[in-house]
Amino acid sequence: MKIGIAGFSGSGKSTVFEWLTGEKPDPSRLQQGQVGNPAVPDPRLNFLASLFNPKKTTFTRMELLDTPGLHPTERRDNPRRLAILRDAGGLLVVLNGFSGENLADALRRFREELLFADLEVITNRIDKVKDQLKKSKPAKLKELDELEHALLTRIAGVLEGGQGAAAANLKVDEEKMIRSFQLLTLKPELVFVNIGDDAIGKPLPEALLKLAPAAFYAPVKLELELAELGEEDRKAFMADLGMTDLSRDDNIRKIFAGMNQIVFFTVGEDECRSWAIPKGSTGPQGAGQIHSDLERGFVRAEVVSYADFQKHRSMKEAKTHGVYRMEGKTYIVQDGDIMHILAST
Ligand SMILES: Nc1nc2c(ncn2[C@@H]2O[C@H](COP(=O)(O)OP(=O)(O)O)[C@@H](O)[C@H]2O)c(=O)[nH]1
Ligand SMILES: [Mg+2]
Repeated sequence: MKIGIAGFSGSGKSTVFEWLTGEKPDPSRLQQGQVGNPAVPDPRLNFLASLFNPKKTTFTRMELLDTPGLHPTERRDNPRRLAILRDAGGLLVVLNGFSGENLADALRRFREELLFADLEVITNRIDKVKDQLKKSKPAKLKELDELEHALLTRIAGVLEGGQGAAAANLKVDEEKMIRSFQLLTLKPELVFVNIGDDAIGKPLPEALLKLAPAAFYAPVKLELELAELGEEDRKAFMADLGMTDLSRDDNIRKIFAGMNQIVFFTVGEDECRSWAIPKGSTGPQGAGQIHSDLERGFVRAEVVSYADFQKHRSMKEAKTHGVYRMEGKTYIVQDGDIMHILAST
């Protein structure tokens, strides 16, 4: 899943990008969006690898896209600047918490820009559909145009009322009808505050948490600098600052989970590996991450939950204790499941 790093210009997006991906921001690549693919650290996979001792251990990766960001005052061009985020699966909104900005206000202003950009897309489309409705067409097609017009008008009303398109509670077929517009206010949104050193250990402002209860934060620039130090210096500095750990890995996991992604594991002597899937995926959909043939030919999955495996520490013991399950095509994969897919090819 591609996650777009979004926000106003100067909010610290590129600093966050470097911190999460380990890649230097490259201004020459920024206009088209710079992509980085950090592995998603997972102590559970380390544990599995310690038991199976495989030739290879592979962590699933996520795709992060650094973007140029929005202009706070020249707003007219912001919809165009946001176009780069249209094909992202979710938004990581970065707020500047290191120079005394009002964070709730900054988030409100950013969300307004998203609403404004989506409204532009929807009203353009409404104009096109209106033209279509004036033409003579078979009744069936006319009916489709009318359905679309009604839906678009409803969404426009929600956006004009100051809420994202997600608040329109679209039904599955309605969502399909407007999917190609890639509305920004339908995407999962996570709010991340890049804090200054003086805010370490303090809670985020109430007003911000009211707008974004799951907002989280880290002193990104400081952590980047600390990561470059030798271990001893780092520990000494961190002790002075009252910090116990660098939070990069935790934050990557938070972003991953916040985008409604989970992992399942495959294990063996050749390779232990984590695979990312959207929460709610079925066994065959999970198998499809490994190979499309496995999805098509899916027969069943042999599954042990991570907790059960942790307790019994081998497939043999898991079988003895009756926690090695056979699951069929409708099984909903759970985070941490260890799976072996059986398929007919
Ligand atoms: N003090 C402080 N400065 C930061 C922090 N994060 C970024 N900056 C600075 O803020 C400026 C803008 O950061 P940048 O990541 O380029 O913002 P972008 O425009 O959103 O990509 C740069 O000069 C950074 O060095 C931080 O956590 N603390
Ligand atoms: Mg930048």
